[in-house]
Amino acid sequence: MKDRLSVIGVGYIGLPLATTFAASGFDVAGLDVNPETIERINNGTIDESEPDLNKMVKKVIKSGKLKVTLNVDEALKDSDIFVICVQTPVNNNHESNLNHLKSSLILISKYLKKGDLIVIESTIPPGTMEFVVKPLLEDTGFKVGSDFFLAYCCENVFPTNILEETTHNDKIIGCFDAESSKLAVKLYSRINDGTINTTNTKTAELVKISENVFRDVNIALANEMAIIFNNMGADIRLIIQLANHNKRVNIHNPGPGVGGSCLPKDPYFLINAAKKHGFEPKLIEAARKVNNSMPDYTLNLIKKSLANIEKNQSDAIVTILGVTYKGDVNDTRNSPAKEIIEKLLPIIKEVRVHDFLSKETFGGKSFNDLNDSIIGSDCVVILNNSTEYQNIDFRKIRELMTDKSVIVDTVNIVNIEARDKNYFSI
Ligand code: SAJ
Repeated sequence: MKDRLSVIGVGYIGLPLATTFAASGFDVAGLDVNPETIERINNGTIDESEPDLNKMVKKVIKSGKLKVTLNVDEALKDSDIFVICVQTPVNNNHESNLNHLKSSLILISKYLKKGDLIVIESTIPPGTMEFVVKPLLEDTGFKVGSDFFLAYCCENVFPTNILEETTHNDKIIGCFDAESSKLAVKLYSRINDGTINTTNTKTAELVKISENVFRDVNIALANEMAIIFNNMGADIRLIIQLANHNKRVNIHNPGPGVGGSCLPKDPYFLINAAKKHGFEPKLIEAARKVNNSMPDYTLNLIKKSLANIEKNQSDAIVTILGVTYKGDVNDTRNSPAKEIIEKLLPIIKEVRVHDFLSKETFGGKSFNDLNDSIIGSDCVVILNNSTEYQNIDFRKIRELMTDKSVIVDTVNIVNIEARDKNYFSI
């Protein structure tokens, strides 16, 4: 196996992977269609929420082991290994859009030569390897397993811990033939000390989707129980904490909704596939509905809390703490904050937005200073559990607020001492 490798798509997943390959000795060329992405990588201003990654990117760029570019020829011309890490979104009808994947494959086809290995890391609907990827590459006249080699090595790294998980997580690799399997295992063994499991492509595709469906359904269960227990006046967090003492129970955390680029999308890959095979899934679809309803539940909680202090909505100032889709990331894709802020804007006098890691406001008024965002606010809504928010003593925040103001805590981070009659939580 030669040591020249191309990564197509150097975003959230592709960049850490390209960096890890570069740090382990490969000459890596990263290709992206987004000039800003390339600029940020070359300037060393990458992702504050992954500090170790930042350091390592700077190192491999400086040493010349990683080069990132918008130029296809420069990125693909001398490589023997191609790793695709492009996004595979769904449209408004929840149907998958594989355009980025297909165009990456078409680009690779132009450079494909005998002996090359192509790896797909992007999450894909079941059957994509067999019915989309393989035929597109075989259009070159080359055959998988004899002329070139092909593997699906689904990514499973956890945002906030990506670099560590790229090198230590167990991997699942799906291939059509033994030689592809052998080459893919050899490739990942260079960077990963976890167990590398091999299987067929369909199984690997379904393993990846199952992981995120499992998490989505479990979060939905926690959210539904939170709503039921709230109505009963019971403390969901305490119940979860105590129930999880049973070693066979692992209830997840309720929250303002499920965001990010994976969980709001991947279950639809399975729902659509099930329908194609004549089965109407009930549980997985219901879980999606429960999770999608949480921003509205949060919105109603904000309205209820304002009513509780007899504050007219149209005169109210609401402060949102945390716009990213979860704590400690700077990623706002599919963040529940978007829906909540956009629905508050027309009914509330002022929506203030503060986040330690993101400048996004979704139309609200941006506040760099936390205290400034609190003073004069009628309702402080906490939407994510970033470490900086967790470290706050909310008694101090309470001192900045008037007696006739409320805190809505969707992620259970306000310290017990600051939970008074004007404290609301999910
Ligand atoms: N969330 C809850 N309650 C919880 C856990 C999460 O409401 O108990 C919310 C988060 O706040 C966030 C959303 O769910 O809005 C998703 O966050 P997450 O931490 O569950 O997952 P992601 O999207 O950051 O990463 C997931 C991971 N999948 C699993 O853990 C099964 C990651 O390992 C995958 O690599 C990633 O999806 C992906 O790319 O598929």
